Amino acid sequence: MSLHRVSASACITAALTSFLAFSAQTAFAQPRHGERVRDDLDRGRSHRPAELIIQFKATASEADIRRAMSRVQGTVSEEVARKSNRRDRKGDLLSIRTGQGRSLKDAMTQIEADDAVEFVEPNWTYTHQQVANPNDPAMAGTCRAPDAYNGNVPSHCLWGVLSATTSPSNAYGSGALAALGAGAQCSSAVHVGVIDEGVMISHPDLSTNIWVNSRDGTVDRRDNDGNGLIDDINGWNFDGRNRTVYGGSFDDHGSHVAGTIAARANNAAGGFGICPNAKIISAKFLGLLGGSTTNAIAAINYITKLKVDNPTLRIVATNNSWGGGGFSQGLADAIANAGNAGILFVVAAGNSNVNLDAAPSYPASYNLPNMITVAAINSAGSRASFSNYGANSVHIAAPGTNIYSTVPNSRGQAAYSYYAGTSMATPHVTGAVALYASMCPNATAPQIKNAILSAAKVNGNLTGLVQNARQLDLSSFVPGMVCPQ
Ligand SMILES: [Ca+2]
Ligand SMILES: [Ca+2]
Ligand SMILES: [Ca+2]
Repeated sequence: MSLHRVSASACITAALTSFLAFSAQTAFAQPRHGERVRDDLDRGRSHRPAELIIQFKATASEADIRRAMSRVQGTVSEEVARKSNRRDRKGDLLSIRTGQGRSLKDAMTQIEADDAVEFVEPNWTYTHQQVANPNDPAMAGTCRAPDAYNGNVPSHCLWGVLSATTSPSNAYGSGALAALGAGAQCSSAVHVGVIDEGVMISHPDLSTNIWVNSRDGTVDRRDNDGNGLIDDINGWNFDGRNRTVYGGSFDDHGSHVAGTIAARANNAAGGFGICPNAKIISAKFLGLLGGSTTNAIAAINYITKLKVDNPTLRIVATNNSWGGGGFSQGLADAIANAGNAGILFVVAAGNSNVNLDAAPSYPASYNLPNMITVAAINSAGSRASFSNYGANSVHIAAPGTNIYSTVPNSRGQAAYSYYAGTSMATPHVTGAVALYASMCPNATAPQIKNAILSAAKVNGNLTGLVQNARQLDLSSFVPGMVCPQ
């Protein structure tokens, strides 16, 4: 119990620090909000047609809200976050459908002019950050039982867990095999949110590592834990608005990501994740048409609330292998609130082969203290040809081509496949966060982020592309390592 108390007070201190840092940033950024979102509209960032997200001031009354919406004949499409449920003292965040016959920019201008409104923005849409896997003959074939830490990991499988000292070796892998082989223990008490498509919770390499929400009891059509969602036993589907986190073969991307974080080890099946006992909480918001900002905010807020309502639930990070949106203050606020609850937001840099320092893309480009933005490298240690980069805005690179992990196949059966993308690099880092949190259970979110970045090694190929030319290296996460006090 005392461990929990120490950890909770440390979290509060860290939360205050990051909250203050974030407040300073918003105070600086706020006046440019309207300009930023208009620029992103001009750049053609995709968004839901005739929909706007409005952040009302905390002082706005119901009458004020109705008046502001009437300026554009707007109707509420979703209550994204109600003032009464918010801990950040902000007002209602609503999405609305605007009346016909006016441009989105014109509607924004009309609403911005209302005294009750803090900001208004489009409902941007996002896609997962997977690309077609480059055809690499060296990676052909099936991995046969590569999931024990005995050095028998075939080099064509799971190169992302290797390092210079493993056999076989790959100096550009994450070092996970070296750490796990040396006795690093991933704790089943550590939880991560997978904000993505759904996750194949029945996959034999994942099923034991799927979170079960005991506080919502059984599927009894009751919201036993009072979080507003009925029977969110393994997570929630914000795209379909139901409790089904796995729908079928189209939930392959989320399943692949989950396996890189936490597929089982030593079960003589498939590969293994970076933290092979961590628990996965599925917050599905990507559907067949991608995902919206409103659903992304709802998914993030769900994970945050789970932890805030139950501080002994050790949620250390969310994995966010999606992007491509315009600037949203509403989404940035949700990420910052997760940070205030001690949750890191690990996010894909994106696959457009652009410099994010010059051409920001969201959520990768929010400059928030609880974010780790991840580029992809290939097995030869070069930036993957598709990966976004940025010496200022990308924190770290990780393996992102020919990544072998858990999927449903086209018939919906449990299988494995090689995928590529910054989508695949990101869960290597999320898994590293979970493993470090396992080894150092009292580490705060800022301490975990600092540890991941400090332990990274320099890869000269990444000079000018990634902060400090960093490449993920968790080979030093071994028993006896020094944890922050
Ligand atoms: Ca519930
Ligand atoms: Ca229930
Ligand atoms: Ca396995």
